[in-house]
Amino acid sequence: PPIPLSATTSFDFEDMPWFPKRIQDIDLAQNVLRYGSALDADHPGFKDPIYRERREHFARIANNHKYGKPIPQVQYTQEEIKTWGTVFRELHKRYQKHACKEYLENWPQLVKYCGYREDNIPQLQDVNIFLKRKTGFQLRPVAGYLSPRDFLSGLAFRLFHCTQYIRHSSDPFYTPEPDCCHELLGHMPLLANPKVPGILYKSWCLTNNLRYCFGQLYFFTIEFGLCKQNGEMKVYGAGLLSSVAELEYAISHPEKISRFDPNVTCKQECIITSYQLGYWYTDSFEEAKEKMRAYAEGIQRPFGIRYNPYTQSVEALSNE
Ligand code: TIH
Ligand code: FE2
Repeated sequence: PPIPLSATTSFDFEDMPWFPKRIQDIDLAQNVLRYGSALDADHPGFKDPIYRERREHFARIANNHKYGKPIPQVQYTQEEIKTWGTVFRELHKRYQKHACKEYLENWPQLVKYCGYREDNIPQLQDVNIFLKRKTGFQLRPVAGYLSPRDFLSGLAFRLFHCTQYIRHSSDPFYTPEPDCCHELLGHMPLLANPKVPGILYKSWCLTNNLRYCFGQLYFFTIEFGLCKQNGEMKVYGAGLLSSVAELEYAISHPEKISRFDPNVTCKQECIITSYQLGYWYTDSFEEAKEKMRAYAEGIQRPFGIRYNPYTQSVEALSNE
């Protein structure tokens, strides 16, 4: 149950519900809302036995993964590469006009070092090595939609969970789950940009209530956010940058785009398997970072906490 904030004084580290304290603990925080359970009903691949079998293969890779091991290379099928090609081509046409500049900056390097091409699905391990060098982020394969709690825990250690399978070929322009098109085309260009990751926060040890708010803000910024640049509305949200259909929808409905305000935005409902009811923008990319930072600083934690980058672990600070 949520822990009331007023309990702060009598509360200590050992009383918290379990959460990962060392980077390798992330291997134990892998609750996936997977295909076959939560996402059944309207998933386009649900009735396709070949697709389901393929998903099992990717689930095995993710479930066998241990922190520190390289991410296995995948041999994608002709059909998978064709789906990727369609998504890549159609999105690429739209990025010059609609993507924010921080997103566009990394394209040449992703092409050069990670094999970003219409006829090639980049390998997560190549991107992993590239990111580590650029911003210190690392990737971990995951079998499907991760619980927000486990996803945010990973971010606290600069570990980004990435799906490795691809969407079903019947609908390349929108899929209800994250897939490799979403991770590679939506997230990686921004995760590789040193000006960006400050917005992704450390969310350790939040009460369940606060974790909910962080999940909401993550969703409406990193996944679906927009910002103004040179007087024009640009997109930085990965969920829009990976879906031709929702990208078109969002930019052609300016009346659905409101000014980002953490205290208001955190109350909006997240829609998981369909388009959002509304989107949020800031006057600049920096403004989104600043508003998030201010919001995070206003949060009271039940105890002080410090991340030790040498050991990649979390330590409690005593109040004395
Ligand atoms: N709907 C996105 C796409 O089609 O690329 C994928 C997702 C983003 C966020 C949640 S699922
Ligand atoms: Fe995402």
